[in-house]
Amino acid sequence: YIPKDSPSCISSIIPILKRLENNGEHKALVVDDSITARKYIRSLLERQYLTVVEAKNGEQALEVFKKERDISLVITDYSMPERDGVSLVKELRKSYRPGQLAIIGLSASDEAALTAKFLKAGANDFLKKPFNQEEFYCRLHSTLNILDSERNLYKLANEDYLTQSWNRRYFFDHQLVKSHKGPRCLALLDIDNFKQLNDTYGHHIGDMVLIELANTLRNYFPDALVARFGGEEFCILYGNSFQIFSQRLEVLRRDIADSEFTILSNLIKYTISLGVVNLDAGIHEMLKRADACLYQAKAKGRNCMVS
Ligand code: GH3
Ligand code: MG
Ligand code: MG
Ligand code: MG
Repeated sequence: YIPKDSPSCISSIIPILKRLENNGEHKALVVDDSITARKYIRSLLERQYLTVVEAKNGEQALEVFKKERDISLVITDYSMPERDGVSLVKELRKSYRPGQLAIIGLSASDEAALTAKFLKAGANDFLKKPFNQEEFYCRLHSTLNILDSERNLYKLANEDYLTQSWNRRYFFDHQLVKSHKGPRCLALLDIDNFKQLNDTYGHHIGDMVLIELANTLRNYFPDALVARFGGEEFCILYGNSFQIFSQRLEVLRRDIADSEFTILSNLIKYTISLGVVNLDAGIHEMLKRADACLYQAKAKGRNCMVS
């Protein structure tokens, strides 16, 4: 996180912070029962180009979280009616890892153990009111820098670099993969004769076909877990009826076979083969069966689905 418009007082002690690649805009939720305090903190944050929403106590803050999806920072007072700041932090940490949401506690209270209380509940930092503005900005920047780094790490660990699909690690970590509740079905999908496509048009065109296919899969299955398993093979995990899944996959297969893509002035056509199974056992067993189905689809002449 880099301050875009640092007040001069801060530039005196903070060297220019290195901007991270994926550093986006941050949305902050300011929680305080004092309207004066909220307005003041809002003005400090807005000076750093953060978007700000407000809540007047812990309960209201949780309500705001149900509506606003992309809050990345919470700055909360301690003493508030209905739900205090420490209780709010504990509640938020049940759903949000420190790598997803940064929290800074604030309080005018003289209670000696309050800093520890906030930190143990899961806050990233704490400031005593009234605070020095320069210190506020220092702590804000270091908290947001850590958040940006953690988000970056998460992306590096869980996303496929080329296609920006989820990778194998994310797939096997996913609750839908681990859980055995409810209907689940799974498809393994592989591009046909991809080696030949690479040989004919070049590896860079092959890469663009993979990116195009990943986008198509996300568009056709926004409600499923799509992961690149390796090479030109993707896995789709769907938490609903097998029949609907098969129908939708068949539409996908036909649409891809009927499409022509112009990539860097090359007219590209390709097909996919699919192995589909209903998940009634452990994930590894189902992957094995889906792989066997995919193998059969290839043996049958490709551009088809076997379940
Ligand atoms: P089949 O129809 O039996 O699946 O044949 P195929 O040629 O698609 O399968 P094969 O396993 O023989 O070849 C897969 C090719 O995918 C070989 C490899 O170079 C290519 N490949 C794997 N990863 C990438 C990648 O990230 N980019 C590109 N361009 N090619 C890749
Ligand atoms: Mg208060
Ligand atoms: Mg292939
Ligand atoms: Mg393959």
